[in-house]
Amino acid sequence: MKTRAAVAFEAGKPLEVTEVNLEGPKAGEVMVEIKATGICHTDEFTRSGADPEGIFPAILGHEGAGVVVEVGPGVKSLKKGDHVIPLYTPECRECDYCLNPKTNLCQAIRSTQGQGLMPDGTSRFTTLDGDPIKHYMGCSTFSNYTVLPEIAVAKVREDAPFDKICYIGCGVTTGIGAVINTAKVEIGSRCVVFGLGGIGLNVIQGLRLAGADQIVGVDLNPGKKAMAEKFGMTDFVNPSEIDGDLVAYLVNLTKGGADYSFDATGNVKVMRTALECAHKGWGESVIIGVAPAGAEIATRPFQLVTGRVWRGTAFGGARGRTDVPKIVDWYMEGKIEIDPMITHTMPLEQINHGFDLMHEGKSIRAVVTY
Ligand code: NAD
Ligand code: AHE
Ligand code: ZN
Repeated sequence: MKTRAAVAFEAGKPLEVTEVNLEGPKAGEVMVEIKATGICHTDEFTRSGADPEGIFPAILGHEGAGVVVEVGPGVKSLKKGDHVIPLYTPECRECDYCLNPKTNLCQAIRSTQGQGLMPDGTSRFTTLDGDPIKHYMGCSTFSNYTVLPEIAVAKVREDAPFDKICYIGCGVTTGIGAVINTAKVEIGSRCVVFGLGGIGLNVIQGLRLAGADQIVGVDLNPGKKAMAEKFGMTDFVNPSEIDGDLVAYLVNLTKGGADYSFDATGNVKVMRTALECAHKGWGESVIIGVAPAGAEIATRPFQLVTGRVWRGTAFGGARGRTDVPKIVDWYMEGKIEIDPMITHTMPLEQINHGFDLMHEGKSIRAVVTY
C-alpha cells in the first residue's frame, strides 16, 4: 500500500513529506495507523547527523499512538482495532534482559532495530521508485501507517486521546520513569533537573509525584520557568545569571548537594555539573540526555570515590508493554498531566515547523496529527 510520510533523505536536511510504499506485516508483526506523534529532541539528534547510529534515508519518529489495522501470521497479543503505543524499547518477556529485573533494555531485536530494519533483516518501506527507506528506533511514527514487531507495541485503553497519549511513547515515560524506576527518589528529597524541555518537565512532574521537598530547575532559557513551576519546580536557576561556579551555587542552594540530579540536556558539560552538584556521600546523578557522536563525559574520579553515583536511563527504565498502559491510566485518572506540555499541534505537512519551534525554544512538545 501507499502511505504519507515525512522522510529524512539526508542528514541535516529538512524532512520531505511524500508518499512511500509500505509492505504489509510479516510473521510476528502488525500494521498500525498512526493517529498522532510527538517530536522528541532525539528525532532532531538523528535528523541533524549527530547520531552515530543515524541511517538515511529513514522515516524518523518514535513517540506515537494509533490503531492496529492488520496483524501478521502468529500474532497473539494484538488484534485489528486495538489502540496502541509503539515501543522503541520492546518487551519480549523472554530474553535474558527481560528476565533480569535490573533492566528494561530488552535486546530481542536491538541489533536489527539499530540498522533500521525489521527483525527479519528487511525494511517494509520503499520510495515510489522502489529504493529502500530505513525504519527508525523500530517505530517510524512520522509515517501515517507503519509496521511494528508485536513485542514493540503496548495495547492501551480506547478512551484515551491519541494526540495526548502519544507523548507517553517517549517523553512522559522517560521523565517520570527516570524518577520512579531508575533513581527511586524518596519522599523529602532535594533534587536538581537540568533542561526544562519535554523530558525535564516530566522529571519535575515525577519528582512532585514522588514527594520531593526541593525541585531545582536549571535552564538557559528563562521562557521555560513558568511551565516548570506549574509542574512543581520550587527554584529556577539560569546558569547565565550566576556569577562564579554553578556547582558551588547549586550545592549551597540544596543545603549540601542534591540527593538526586538529572541531565535532560544531552550536553556532556552539563552532565558533569549534574554529577558534581550531587551530595557528597550519597548523591545520585541520572543521565537522560543523548550526546552527539564523539562526545564523552568526564569528572575527577574523586567525585565517585566520595560517594556520588553516576548512572543513566533509557525510556525511564520502563517495560513498555507492562508499564505504558498503566501510565495511560494515570493520565486518564488525573494523576499526571500532559495537556499543557503539548504546546503545538500541526498536520504532517508542517512537521519541519515543529522542529523549528524546538530549536527556537518555543515549544515543549509539538505533536503531529494525521
Ligand atoms: P528539549 O529540546 O525539549 O529540551 C532541552 C532543554 O535543555 C531546553 O529547554 C534547553 O533550553 C535546555 N538546555 C540546553 N542546553 C542547556 C544548558 N547548557 N544548560 C541548561 N539547559 C540547557 O529536548 P527533550 O525532548 O526534552 O530531550 C532532552 C534530552 O533527552 C535530549 O538529549 C534527548 O535526546 C534525550 N532523551 C533521552 C531519552 C532516554 O531514554 N534516555 C528519552 C527521550 C529524550
Ligand atoms: N543512537 C544513539 C543512542 C540513542 C539513545 O540512547 N536512545 C535512547 C532513547 S532516546 C529516546 O528519545 C535509548 O533507548 N537508548 C538505549 C538503546 O539501546 O538505544 C547513539 O548514541 O548511538
Ligand atoms: Zn524520545
